[in-house]
This record gives sequence, C-alpha cells and structure tokens, in this order.
Amino acid sequence: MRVGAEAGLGRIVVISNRVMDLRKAAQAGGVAVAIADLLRTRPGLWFGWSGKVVGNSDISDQADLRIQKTAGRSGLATLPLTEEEHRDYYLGYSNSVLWPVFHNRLDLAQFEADFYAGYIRVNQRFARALHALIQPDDIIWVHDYHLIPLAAELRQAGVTNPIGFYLHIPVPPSQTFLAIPEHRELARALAAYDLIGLQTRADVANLIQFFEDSVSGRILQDGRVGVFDHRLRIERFPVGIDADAFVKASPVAPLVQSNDDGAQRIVGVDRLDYSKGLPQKFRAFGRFLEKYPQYRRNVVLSQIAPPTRESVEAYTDIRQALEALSGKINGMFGELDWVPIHYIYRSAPRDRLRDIYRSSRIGFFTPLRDGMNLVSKEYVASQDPRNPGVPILSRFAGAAEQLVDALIVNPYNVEEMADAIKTALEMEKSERIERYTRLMEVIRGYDTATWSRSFLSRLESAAEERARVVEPLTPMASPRPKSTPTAAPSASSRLNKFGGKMSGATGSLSRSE
Ligand code: GDG
Repeated sequence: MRVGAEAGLGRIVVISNRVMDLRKAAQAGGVAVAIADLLRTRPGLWFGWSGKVVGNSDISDQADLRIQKTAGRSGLATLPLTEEEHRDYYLGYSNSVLWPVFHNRLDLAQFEADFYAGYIRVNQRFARALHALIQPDDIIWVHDYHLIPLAAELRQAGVTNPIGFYLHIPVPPSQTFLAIPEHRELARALAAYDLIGLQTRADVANLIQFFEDSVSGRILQDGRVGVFDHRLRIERFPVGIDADAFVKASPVAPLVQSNDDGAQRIVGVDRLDYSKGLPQKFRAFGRFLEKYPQYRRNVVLSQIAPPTRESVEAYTDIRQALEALSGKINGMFGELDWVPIHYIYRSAPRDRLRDIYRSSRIGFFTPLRDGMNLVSKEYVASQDPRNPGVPILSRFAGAAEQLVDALIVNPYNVEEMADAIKTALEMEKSERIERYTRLMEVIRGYDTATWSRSFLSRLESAAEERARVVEPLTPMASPRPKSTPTAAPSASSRLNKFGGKMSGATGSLSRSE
C-alpha cells in the first residue's frame, strides 16, 4: 500500500517510538501535536510501536505490521513488541540507560548487556519492516533516543534517502556520555544520519565534544562534523508550540476551585519523572511558606503530575516521596479552610489546561534537566495579555535558552526558588506585561510549524551535500592529541561559526540569543 504518495512531493516518513491516530494527537499534547500537524499538511507515513505487547513466540515483521490510512494523505504503520523486547528495548536500554544518562543521572543507569542487545534487535526489526515501505522520494525523520540505530540499519539495507534525527532530550556532557559502555556504537549509529537536530546550543556543543572524545570526530571546514567516513550536520532546532491554539482557546468550564476566593494559584504540570525536580519544588514552596508567613492562606500550589513509566524501577519511589512531602507541608502549614498543596496524581484533560494555566498567577517549572519543557511555553501562551502571570523556570530546562524573560532559577537551590515565588507574586503589572510581551515574541517566532519546516529543509540540503562528489575529509584544525584533552578550543567556543546557529529562526528570536 502506498500511503500518501503524490507526484512531485516526497512523503515525510516520521518514525518515533509511539505513534498515534492523527485525530487524537492534539489531545496528547507535546510533540505529537507537531507531528500530526506536519502529516496533515504533507503526505506522509508515521511509523512506530503500536503500544501493544504480545507473547514472545513467533512474531513476524511483515504479518504483524499494521497499516492504516488516516486523515488527509497520510497513514500510520505500527508494530507490536514482544514481552522480551518491551523489557530490554523500552524499559531497559531506552528508559533505564539512555533516559537517566542523558538527564545526568548516571546513578540511576542500569547497564545490562541484554538491554543493549534488545535495543539493537528492535531497531533492526523496525528497519526491516520500514525498508519495505520506503519510496525513492521519501524524506525520513527519526525521533528520539529509542531509535538512534535506525539510520545505520536502513543504510546497511541500501536506503539512500535523506535521514534526519531529532533528539527531544538533552545531550549530557561528554564525560557522562562516555560512561555508557556502548558509547562508540552509539556514536557510529548517530554518524549515519545526514542531520542531527537538538534542542539547545549547549546540546550541540556537548554532542560535538562527545564525537571528538568517543571516536575522534572533528569539525570540517564546511561546518559539518566528520566521523569515520561520514559527514553530518548537527544544529539546534528548539521545539515550539502552536501558540495560537492556547491564545485563542475559549474557556471550557469554571475551575472547581478558581482563584476567586483570593488565593493566588501557582501551577506545575509535569509528568511524574525524577528529571522534573518535583521534590525540590515542593520543598521550595514549603520554605516560601515558612520564610514569608504573610502569604499563608493567600497562595496554593496546584501540581498536576500524571504517572509515567510505572514499570521502570527508578520511578517507583517518586510517587511515595511526593505524597509524603505534600502531606508533611500540608500538615505543617494547612488550616481547616486552606490546603497549601493540591497534588493531583492524574492527567488533566487537554482542553482544561489553558484555563488552569490562565488562572494561575505563577507557572512553576523547575526540572533538574529537561530537553525543552513545552509546558512553560504553553503557560505563557495561555496568559491574559492585560494581566499575565509569571513563569518561574529552571535554568536547566532547554527553554531557558529562549525564555530569558522568565524568572530563571537554579532548581537545586530551594532558597532561591522560594524567593522567586515572592518576587513573582509582588511583580508590578507593568513589568509582567513587558516580560510577557517579549516571551510571546519568542514563542510565536519559533512555533511548531517553524520547527518542523526548518528541520526538514535543512535535512534536504544536508542530504544534497552528502550526494555531491566526496572530497577527502579536511578537518578545520588538526585533531587534538588525545593525551591533552584541554589543548584545543572547546566545542562550545567554536559554535557561533559551526553549528550554534538556530536554523529557521525569525528575527524576533535574536533578542534572546
Ligand atoms: C519530552 C522532553 C521536550 C503534561 N501533563 C498533562 C499534559 N501534558 C502535556 C503538556 C505538554 C506535554 O505533555 C509535555 O511536554 P514537556 O516538554 O513539558 O515534557 P516531556 O513530556 O518530558 O517531553 C521535553 C519534549 O519532549 C518535546 O521535545 O520539551 O524536554 O522531556 O504538551 O501539555 N497534557 C494533558 N494532561 C496532563 O496532565 N492533557
């Protein structure tokens, strides 16, 4: 079945771990919205895991491949995982090795040989199934850490189409990345892409440094990175949101507890993940109530924390830790008619989010590490322009590189976060409006559509570069001797010229550069 084929316009083939019906993607939020929008406007195919886990016996690549036509000229192609694959590829290597290490949590990583073998096996199986569906003009866009080896597998099978990779999570410092036993294999797999897109300038610097340290990669004169006999581009494309969807959304229903009773709401919306810094956030709120007693009864912290990856070991304690912490703070400061922390261990309906954000005087987003943090952008876009609230944002969220007019805090510094709450509550309306206006310029200037358009156009040009006659690899400077790791300029110091620019950025973004 040729899904979405159209004369003159190649399909976009998007591959991500999870795939969803284009009509339901808007409800899911995050990047699913962006992918669904892209596939509604261009013919394409979305390929990935169906979310189903089946018995281990005789799973077949082709017989289990399910292809559905969806909205417009696009389709979905999905495969189930076996129980063993789910354990080793998904729970194991993806979420117990790559996720913790890339979020700087080496202490939580479980380096088990079976995990890597399972990770490679699933990527090989996906590549085999996908290969049969690829057409000559397709542009292939692979998403996220679950699927790093996919391009290498496709190339080995003879696929010559443009293949790009976008990593939604942060790239750790090189020294942390090098702790992964299979770091050379991962470097080799990454080098098979024509373009790697990352969220931030710091991520670009870290990845280039990692290529240098792991496999003697080097920056070439044309700005590409040479790794083995491959040349690839590594650039930043910060994920955005569809700002208008939040600006224009109309109120759904009154909130059960609005801020009409005089208490100002501080809102947090984070998947229940150790990277999101929730215990530190709760402690900061407790410290705020302790340090500034005049605000007791006048504020509430509403934290929405939908559960996630509950079968991964590292996630089992977070829920209990937060319940204990919120119970302690509520017990210590609460009154019969005032509960300081509303902790909601469930997902909120998507059409309520805008009202929740808009009715909150502060958006409190303090991950210890985050690729971007779309929630902070959604919060800003939902505000009333005449009386906007204030975002407090972790300096370790990728969004902090763009949202410089938020109150930027160190999420490990409970005292600083407690003070930031006070600053935000006391901020004059004129300053709130000025900050909001500048933040919205940035959010509107690089939205989801700009993000996907600029990535895809850069991917096409990167693939054209690859197709041109290949000259011998010429490094920009002699590769630095391995024995003196600090002798050469650091990757970050070369970034303005090579790779640090943000493709497709509009003028409005340059103020935050
Ligand atoms: C990964 C990276 C990067 C959240 N709770 C509810 C809900 N959400 C929606 C939000 C938002 C999305 O999910 C979450 O996106 P984030 O960016 O905040 O975080 P991750 O899920 O960790 O996403 C991250 C992102 O990929 C994109 O590249 O920014 O760094 O970790 O859209 O609104 N939606 C509903 N109910 C909830 O309770 N309906």
